[in-house]
Amino acid sequence: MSRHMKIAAAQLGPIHLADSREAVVKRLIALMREAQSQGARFIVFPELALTTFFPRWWMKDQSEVDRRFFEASMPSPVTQPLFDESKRLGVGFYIGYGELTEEAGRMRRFNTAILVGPDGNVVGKYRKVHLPGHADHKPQAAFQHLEKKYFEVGDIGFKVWRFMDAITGMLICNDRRWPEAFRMLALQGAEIVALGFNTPTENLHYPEPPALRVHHHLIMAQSMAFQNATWLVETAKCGVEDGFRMFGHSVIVAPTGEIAAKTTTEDDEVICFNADIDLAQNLKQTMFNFAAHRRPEHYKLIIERIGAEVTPANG
Ligand code: CDT
Repeated sequence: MSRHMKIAAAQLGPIHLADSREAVVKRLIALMREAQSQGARFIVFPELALTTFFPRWWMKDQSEVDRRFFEASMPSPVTQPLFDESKRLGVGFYIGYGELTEEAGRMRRFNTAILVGPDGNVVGKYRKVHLPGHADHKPQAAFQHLEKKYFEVGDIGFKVWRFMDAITGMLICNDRRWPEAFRMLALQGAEIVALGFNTPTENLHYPEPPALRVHHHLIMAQSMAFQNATWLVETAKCGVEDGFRMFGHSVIVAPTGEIAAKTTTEDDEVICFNADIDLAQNLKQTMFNFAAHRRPEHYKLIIERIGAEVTPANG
């Protein structure tokens, strides 16, 4: 008997500035119930799933930013009902949030995701490594992408957990554009990768047709899942949020690189798929048998060099 687990992407439509945490938690619980009623045992919510995507604004008052957009504990009194519902329903979940923590007398802020077991307890934490955008104010731009201002680079690396009978890793949004992030998880045997995202429909940095943005999102998801022989759940927060549009297209991708399920709206929506976890194992033992085929002695530049430098072999 091969191992199966029904997994779900619980996509969120817009969360506006005016929406309270309490209202968002109610929506998350409704999505969790819907996914569980379809048989899902593991549910992936988006990145920064409790608030509007606040890095689109330049804000000077850090204490106000902390109060409105960051969580000093998880669960907190406001989010506890989500954890209680997970325990009541016996489902595990992934959720992203802004993490505020005091370490060695210093306030630190991360773009964080946690893995919560079907008993409602936190199993693992990941702090986003690849922070896109900029730290300076760009007053001429239609919107900001200030992740480099509001967050520190994650400091706990890429890990996997033995979770509900599948080896599971976490990534967040922009990480999905970097093959190294997936390979770090695959080298630890990841069979499921969970990832939440908020991706503006418009490219802040240069003009790009929105359809091409989605095309890149889908080809990355398919290739990362296949080349790392893993199930991949990528869940959006999307729609027109406080006047700024982000695309949906949440997906569940099989280790074969095939899209098993995809959302069709830019609103709250659940998709599920009964994932054959051993399909990942089969590929890991054949085409992507890393131990047999990888040649790390030829990959040294990957860890030694950050930016590309032109060094032609012929001078
Ligand atoms: N949230 C997030 O990481 N979004 C980025 C937008 C990049 S454009 C500055 C993404 O990769 O989808």
